[in-house]
Amino acid sequence: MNAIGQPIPHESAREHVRGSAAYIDDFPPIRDELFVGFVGSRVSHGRITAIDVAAARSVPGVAAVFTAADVPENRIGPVVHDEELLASEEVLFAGQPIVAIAAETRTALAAARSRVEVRVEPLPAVLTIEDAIGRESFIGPARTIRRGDVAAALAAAPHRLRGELRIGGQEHFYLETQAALAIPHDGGELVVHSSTQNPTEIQAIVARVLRRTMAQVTCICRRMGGGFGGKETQAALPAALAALAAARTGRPARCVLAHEDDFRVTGKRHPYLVRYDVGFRVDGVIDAYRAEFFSNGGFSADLSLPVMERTLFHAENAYFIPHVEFIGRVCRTNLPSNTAFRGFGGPQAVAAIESVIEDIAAYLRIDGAVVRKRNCYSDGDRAITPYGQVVRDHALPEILDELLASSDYERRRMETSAFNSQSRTHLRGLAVTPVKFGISFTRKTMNQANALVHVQLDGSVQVSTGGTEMGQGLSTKLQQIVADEFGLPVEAIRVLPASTERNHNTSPTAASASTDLNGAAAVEACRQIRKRLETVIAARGERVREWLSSDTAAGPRIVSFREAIAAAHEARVDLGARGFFATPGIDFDRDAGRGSPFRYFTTGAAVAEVEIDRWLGDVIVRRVDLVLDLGRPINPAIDRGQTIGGFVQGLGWVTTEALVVDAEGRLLSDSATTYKIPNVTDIPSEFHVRLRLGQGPPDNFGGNKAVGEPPLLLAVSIWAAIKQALASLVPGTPAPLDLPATNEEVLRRLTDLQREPPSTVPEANGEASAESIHDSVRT
Ligand code: MTE
Ligand code: LUZ
Ligand code: MOS
Repeated sequence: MNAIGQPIPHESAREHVRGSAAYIDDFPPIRDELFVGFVGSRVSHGRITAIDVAAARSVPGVAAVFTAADVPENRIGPVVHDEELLASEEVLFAGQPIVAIAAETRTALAAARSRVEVRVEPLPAVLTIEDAIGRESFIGPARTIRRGDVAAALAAAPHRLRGELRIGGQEHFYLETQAALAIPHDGGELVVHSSTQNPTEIQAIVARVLRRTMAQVTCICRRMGGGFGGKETQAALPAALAALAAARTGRPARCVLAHEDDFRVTGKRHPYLVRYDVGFRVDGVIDAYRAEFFSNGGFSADLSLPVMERTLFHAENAYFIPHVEFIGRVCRTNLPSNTAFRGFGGPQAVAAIESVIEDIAAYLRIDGAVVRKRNCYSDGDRAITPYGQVVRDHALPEILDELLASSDYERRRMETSAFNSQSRTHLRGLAVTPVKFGISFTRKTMNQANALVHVQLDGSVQVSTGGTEMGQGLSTKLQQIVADEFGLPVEAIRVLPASTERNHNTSPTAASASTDLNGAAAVEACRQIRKRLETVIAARGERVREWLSSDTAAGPRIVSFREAIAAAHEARVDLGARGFFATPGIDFDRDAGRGSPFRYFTTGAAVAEVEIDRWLGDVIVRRVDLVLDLGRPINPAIDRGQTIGGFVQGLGWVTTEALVVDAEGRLLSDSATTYKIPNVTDIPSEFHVRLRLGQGPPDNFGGNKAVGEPPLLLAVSIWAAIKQALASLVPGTPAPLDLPATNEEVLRRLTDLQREPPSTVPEANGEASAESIHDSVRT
């Protein structure tokens, strides 16, 4: 009865499909409940000169109106307290909440919102990365990871390319917006239901804002309608506002952001500007790579520094490069504070190096796959990252070879070239990109988890952890893990909603590691209970049926799990346990920039083929072949869903999802009609997804590898294929392309390519001989 490894459906699949899975806004109204909303700044930077809430207060049905002065502790922020819950004197981004309103109905709330008068004297705003660099407006210090002598190696390299790449942000577009329901109890206690990836942080922030103790606040999360990183820190706003209203009025209070408010006020994936300099040989082997990453952090720190840290850890992607220097700077701007988003800085790093590789391939007239294979991590000295971690069991060369063969890459490369030389209306491109994603929070402390396991007298089992369910399947995998420990069917296991009352001081459900962390803590708890049961049962000369492998014939009497439970209870043996887990073997010295921050790496690769309409700039993804090495998955069906979902989310990021901000810093693309996420017809019509079974870490449920974020980074293959198609227009010359490659961007580049040489001018230290180019083409 092995539950681990079974492709069972998601624990809530039925409820999801029927629409009966409850999210915060679906909870039935509680008696006397208030609805909470806010009024935000219209300008992106300014000094507040007057706030008049008298008219709003007099709207019938309005219970309370709050400004900064009403908040016991107004200074909040997840990592550093550099934000205000309600702006007091200065507004720092368009949409920033200034006034909060609690009303009996949503209608009364809407009426009151329109009656609030706020006067703001505008100040100059910093909106772009370039602006911020010019004014030296940064958050935190510059961070660096380096190895070797990059300046010398660049100077000595036979060929060199320098350039810039602009990478766009991404809206999380979770279907359930940020939401919370706060219920006051006596003794100053407060229960907050929150759509959060991070119940402990919501508990901490609510306690801080109300100047109560964490012991007085409980945060519960049954599930989220998607998080994608957007609820790692930013579930705080509605939770704090609802808690404030609940504490001030003594009534339950609910705050559910409208989609357009959520769009405007919450942070997104960080836009990046990357300046690079790469030195390489005629065969495409890279000697040196220097990249300076600037991210647009928005108005506050939030997670921008850890996001940038993960960028630096992924800047070389799947390649061994002897001499590197990666520098990261977070820009402070007058925009919402950008935050975690699936990949957490990794996708931008991978887009940058893959862009560089496409340019090298175009310049040398070598196929991109050849350049990638020649630089790929292998073993020995060539499996050491710039920060000194040895990459084990990555299987990257094999993955690339298998994928190139199974996708028929070579033949399709020739077909693509033939097509391009003959078609006057369309252009095709083909590219392969690998991924190597580090698993663990880069901050060591965060790699811990606890779990509570309760065996009930009827033999059913409850398990709870701090891990939250956002659709990714953690609850289902926990069910399988606990079922396996006790030898029970998964139906016997119930995963309880995450609650700070059961599991305290927990990390966010993030970094793709929540099954590894929470599952291991649950196993630890299960083993304690098992050991106790075994002692009781062995003392009676019996064995438990569920724990026997095959031979049940000889030996002592066999009892069922349920009988064993009854015996243990009778003997007054505890049937509950709390387990704890801390990831072993990880360490990183931030000052030295060296260490092994990751427990292991999830690796994979994808081949994408695109077709561009030369007159419209329209891009169609013709075919994708994708391989992800997941070791020994706990649930291959869920992991397949995660792989496809993550890839398609990445497809949106690299092609159509463009965030447009006007000159005043207001988001123009703030709805589904102006911000284009993929729909079913955008999924590649030919899409081959293979989960490769490999050598996972054996002490991780027999070799499980994290799946949540890595597939998103494989969508860079689509963008690389578009870039390859463009570059094929002027052989020997790289084609600059920003990300996302929207129709407009592609059309602009097509026009530029046909008019003048591209702005990324290759700077050859020496010329490649015609012969060596020929050799390369044939390899
Ligand atoms: N899948 C769904 N359906 N919804 C989500 O919000 N978030 C992703 C990923 N998959 C997400 C998802 C992100 S950003 C992360 S970090 C992981 O799930 C977190 O869960 P895990 O650690 O259990 O993989
Ligand atoms: N969150 C975080 C993350 O705080 N640290 C991380 O390293 C991380 N990685 C991926 C996603 N979220
Ligand atoms: Mo995911 S960005 O780690 O929530």
